[in-house]
Amino acid sequence: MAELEALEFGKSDFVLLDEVNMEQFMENLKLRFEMGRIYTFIGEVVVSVNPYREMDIYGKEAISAYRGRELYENPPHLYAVADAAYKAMKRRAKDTCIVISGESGAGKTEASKYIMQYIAAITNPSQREEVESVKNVLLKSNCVLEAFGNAKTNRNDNSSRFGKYMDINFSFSGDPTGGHINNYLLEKVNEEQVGVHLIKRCVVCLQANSDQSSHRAVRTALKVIGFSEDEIESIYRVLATILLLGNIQFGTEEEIVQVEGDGEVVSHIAELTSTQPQQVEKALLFRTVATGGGDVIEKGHSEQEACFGREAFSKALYERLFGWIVGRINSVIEVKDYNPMLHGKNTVIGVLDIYGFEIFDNNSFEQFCINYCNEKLQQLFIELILRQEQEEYEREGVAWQHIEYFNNQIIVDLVEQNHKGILSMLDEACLSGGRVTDTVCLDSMSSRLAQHPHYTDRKLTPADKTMEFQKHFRIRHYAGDVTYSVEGFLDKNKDLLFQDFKRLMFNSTNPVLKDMWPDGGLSITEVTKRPQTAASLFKNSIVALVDKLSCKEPYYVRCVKPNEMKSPVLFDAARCQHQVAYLGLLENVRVRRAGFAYRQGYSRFLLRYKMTCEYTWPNHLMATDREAVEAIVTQHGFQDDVAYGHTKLFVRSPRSLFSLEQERAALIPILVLFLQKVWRGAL
Ligand code: AD9
Ligand code: MG
Repeated sequence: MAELEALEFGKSDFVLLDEVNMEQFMENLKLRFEMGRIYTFIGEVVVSVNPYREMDIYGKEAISAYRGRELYENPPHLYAVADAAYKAMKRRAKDTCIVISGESGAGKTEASKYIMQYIAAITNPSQREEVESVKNVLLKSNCVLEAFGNAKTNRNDNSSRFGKYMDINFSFSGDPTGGHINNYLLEKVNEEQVGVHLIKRCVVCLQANSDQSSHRAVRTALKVIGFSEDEIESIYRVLATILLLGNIQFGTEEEIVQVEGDGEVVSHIAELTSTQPQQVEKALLFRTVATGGGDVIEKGHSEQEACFGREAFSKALYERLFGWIVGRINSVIEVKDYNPMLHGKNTVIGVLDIYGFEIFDNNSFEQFCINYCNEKLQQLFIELILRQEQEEYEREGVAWQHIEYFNNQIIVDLVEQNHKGILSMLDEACLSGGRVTDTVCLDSMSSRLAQHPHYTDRKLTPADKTMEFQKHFRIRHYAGDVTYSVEGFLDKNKDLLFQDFKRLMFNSTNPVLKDMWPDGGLSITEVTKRPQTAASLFKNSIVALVDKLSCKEPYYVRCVKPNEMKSPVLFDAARCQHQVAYLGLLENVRVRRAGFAYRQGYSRFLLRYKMTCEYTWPNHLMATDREAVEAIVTQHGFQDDVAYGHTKLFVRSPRSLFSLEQERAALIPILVLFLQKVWRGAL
């Protein structure tokens, strides 16, 4: 099967290329895409090219073809990776994770859904009701999160504007028992004008009322998960409020800032949020501040401040709503009453669907955070795949050619190092009060980072004609150069929301809305403590994510977007090559090829395969297990395909092992028969 694949549709594993270079890699990727083979292995990593058309490869037959099989027995597929992660988790009681990366529109979210569907399909064969209901909630949560967290962008009609990491918990018997979702940096606005985008999304959500089928799907999903009618209604109330806030205009009369119009919009907002119209109006026009003498006064906004406040309030309403929905789903799916003594070890498969590297025409704070996140994930990839491989060969004394790869730690440090990194500098600027503007902050950053090989700006390299703007800095990321505009960086980092809005919502008589704003109950003196900045919150969440991933056995899906036109037939070689380069796929192949697909300790290897060799069955008489393993390998004729380490056998190609496995499988029934006869005394 695999050989046939290789002949007709290019190489099903990049490891099998005649030579590892970009040209051959791209040729193979293109050929396979054109032949409708969208998946290709690099060892255990699956490279996926978005087909932009429906493929008939995810049905029941496909699921049963991959179920319980070894990775190399079938053509490359997401199901192969999902099954490998599941098997490792079940057989070896290991926590595993599947990291799906790639740029916007490359197919990450679709891949994560197929993986979850596969896991749902292969578990709970006895259809136990409580497991089915857990599975149902896990699957339905996707629909809800997409409805509220995705948006149409110019890159993807259904773009996730948040990163998602989902842990699925499994019982000892391998059935899902629950899960947990973490979301990362929900993008409240994107390249489009501030606010417009958000409102558009709300319109889409509300229009869902007329678009019966998708609206019903979201409603059903919410109900299946366990949202009450009150909760569902409250969700729609928040969306309507955000929409109405867009209609609020301010005007100044005799130096007094006012809400324009006859107060109808304000009353409507009050009704939707179960608050008082006067309170809504007050929150829009005034802020409460504590004076140095300990008094509390109300200070009127300027028109500009009022507009800023309104925008911040809309964004916060949306962010809190989304956070609350995720929290609510988590409360339903979290594993309850788990008793390890009773239920055995609880293991986990994590699925990460997170925004890939972003290089836009105009890159702002959001892109900076997203690209920092990708640097961290690349670091983890290097850590886990490249370095661990190399170190193990060195430890085992196996001859090994050192692979040169770019270690991006230097860029990670540039961004996150305490006191010296860009994030610290941003926070410093935010803490030093209103005087520091974006440009002042940029100047300070540039003078401190002037010597850094991965940082530059217009002043530092005036000869660079591609950097014409003064308010920009550039980072040389592992994936390429990105120029960021500092405009708005400080405001976005402060993510300031006047406490008056929080108090307004906390005082809502709708308990669901009140629940979204627990910090609205703080007194004014408690509030003066500085809240954490957006960047440090994000950094902490990404550091926690990397910690979570690094203690799991990782599996990778690397998604490539074939073209910008969403075309099923166009393979834009230059665009693809760029992605292959920054995903580090070529290095991945080199390490894999220089390396060995399979490794096993001598005694465990022996235990499994000793029956396939006359010198080792039932027991060997050699001095060491290693010699016995050598006997097995030689008898099966793949001595040129292995290396002997101090404690382990390393096998280069999975096929050598495949034949050994087949022989073992054929021998087992014969041995069982033999042993039965021995027991019965027939022999
Ligand atoms: V973003 O970073 O969230 O903007 P993703 O998640 O990488 O992005 P997504 O999975 O949403 O991309 O895929 C984009 C579109 O490509 C989908 O809406 C589908 O129309 C299309 N797609 C992706 N993968 C497949 C597939 N395996 N089969 C068919 C696909 N179509
Ligand atoms: Mg997505």
